[in-house]
Amino acid sequence: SAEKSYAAVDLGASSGRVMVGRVGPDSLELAEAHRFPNRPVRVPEGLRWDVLGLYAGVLDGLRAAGAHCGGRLDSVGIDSWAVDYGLLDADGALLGNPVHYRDPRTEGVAEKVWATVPAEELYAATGLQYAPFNTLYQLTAARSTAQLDGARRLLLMPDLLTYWLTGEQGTELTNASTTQLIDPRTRDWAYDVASRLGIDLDLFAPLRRPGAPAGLLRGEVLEETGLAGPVPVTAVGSHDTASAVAAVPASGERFAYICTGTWSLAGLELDAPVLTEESRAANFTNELGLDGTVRYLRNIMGLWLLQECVRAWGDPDLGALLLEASKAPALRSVVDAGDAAFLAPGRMPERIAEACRLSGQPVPESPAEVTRCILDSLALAHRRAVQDAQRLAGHAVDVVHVVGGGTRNALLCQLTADACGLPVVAGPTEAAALGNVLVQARAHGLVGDLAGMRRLLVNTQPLTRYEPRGGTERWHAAQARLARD
Ligand code: LFR
Repeated sequence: SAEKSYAAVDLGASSGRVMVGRVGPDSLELAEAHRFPNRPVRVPEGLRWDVLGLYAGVLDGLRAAGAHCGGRLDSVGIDSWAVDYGLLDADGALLGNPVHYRDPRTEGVAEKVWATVPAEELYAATGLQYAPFNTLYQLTAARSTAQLDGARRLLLMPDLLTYWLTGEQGTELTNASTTQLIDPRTRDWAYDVASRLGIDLDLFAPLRRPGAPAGLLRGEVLEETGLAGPVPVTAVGSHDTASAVAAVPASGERFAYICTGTWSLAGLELDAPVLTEESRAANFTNELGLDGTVRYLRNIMGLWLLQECVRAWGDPDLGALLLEASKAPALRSVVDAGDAAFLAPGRMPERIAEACRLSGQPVPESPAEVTRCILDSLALAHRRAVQDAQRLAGHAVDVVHVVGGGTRNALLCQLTADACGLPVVAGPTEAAALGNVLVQARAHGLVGDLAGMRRLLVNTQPLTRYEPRGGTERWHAAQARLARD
C-alpha cells in the first residue's frame, strides 16, 4: 500500500518510548508501542545512564512496534537528549557507563577551557551557549582518565544505540552540533577549537546528515524482535530537540517555538547562526537543524523543576496539584528558571524557597504554591527567551508554538500566552517522535521538504490555541524583581 510504517525511538531523560508512525501522502498517525522508564543510577564514581537498560527497552519497543504492523517496519530512527556519549575501545566494546549530563564532574571545568580558548572566541567559533555539560567540557573533565585514554571511538547516545542495532558507526549532525565542536557556519567540525583544546576529532565517526542511511538491523536484532528483514535504520534529527522543532506545525516564518519537557527550549528557527557578542551574553545557542536551519534558542530548566518537587513530595496526584496551583495567587514569587543552579537533582522545594527568600519575595509554602511559583517562573522565562531571541536575531514573530510534554499542562500554556502577549498554539505532544517519523518518511520519498512536513502536521494533528489574556505589564514587573546585571 502507499502507507508506510516507521518506528521512532525517542529517549528522554526520564522515559524512553517507541512509537509507530504510519504515513501516507495525506495521512500521519502515531501510536505508542512501548514506554519504559529511564532511571539514572548513582554509583560511587558519579551519576550514570543505564545504557543496557535503555537498549533492552529499545529492543522490547521494536518487538512491540513490529507486532503493531504485522512484523514489518519500513525503517527505524533514533533520537535522544543531547551531549552525552559512550566510549568504545579498539575492539568496539563499550568502556564503562555513559556519564549523565547532570553529573558534577564538569564543575569548574569551563574556566580551564576559557583559559586556552576565551569564551568569546569559543562562541564566535561554535555558536553554542555556555552549559557545563556541553560535550567539550565533559571531554575536558575526562582528560587523562583511564577510560578516555583507552578509548578509540566516541558515539553520541543515539549513534551508540544505532551502532548496537546495525553495527555501523556515524555521528549525526544535529546532535553533533551540541558537542560545541561544530562550526555552525560550515556545518563541519570546528577543527581549530578542537586542536587548541587537545581534543582528538578522530574519536568521532564521520558526520552523517538527517535522512542518511545508518545500516540495517543485524540478524540477531531481527531474531530478538521478531521483525522481518531487511529493516533499514535511518539517521533522523537524532537530537530530540531537532526532531521536535522539525515537527513544529508552523506555517510561514513568523513563529517562535518552545519545546517543553524536562527542559524548555525556547527560540527561533533561522537560516544562519547569530554569533554576536550580545547573543553570547544572553546565552543563546545555535544548534543545527534540518535542511540548513539553525535552532536559535535558550535552555530553560523546564518541567524538571516540577518533576523534582513532585519526587520530593512523594508523587502526589499531578492533576489535583495543577488544579490547586491554578487557583493559587498569580506571580506572587518567581525564580530565574534559566539559572544553572537548578541543574543538579535533589532538595528542589527547598532550593526554590531559598531563591525566593534571597530575592526578597514571599516564600511559597504548600505544594500548590510552589507549583504555581514554578509555572509562573517558566512562563516568565519563556517570555524573556521569546523576546530576547526576536531582538537578537532581528526576526519578529506573531505566534508561539508549544510542543512536547508541556502541552498537556493547560495552565503552563495559558500562562505562557499571557506572559508573551502572543497566542500559543499547543501541540503536538509527541513532537520529537513525529519529527523522527517524518524525516524517515522523507528519506523514503513520502513527504517533501520541511514546509511539506509541517503542512501534513497542520492537517493531521490536534492543536489547541490559547489567547493571551492581557496584563503583560505584570510580567514585566515580575521580571524586574529578578533582574540582575
Ligand atoms: C532536551 C535536550 C536539550 C539538551 C538537553 C541535554 O531533551 O536534548 O536540547 O540541551 O536535553 O542533553
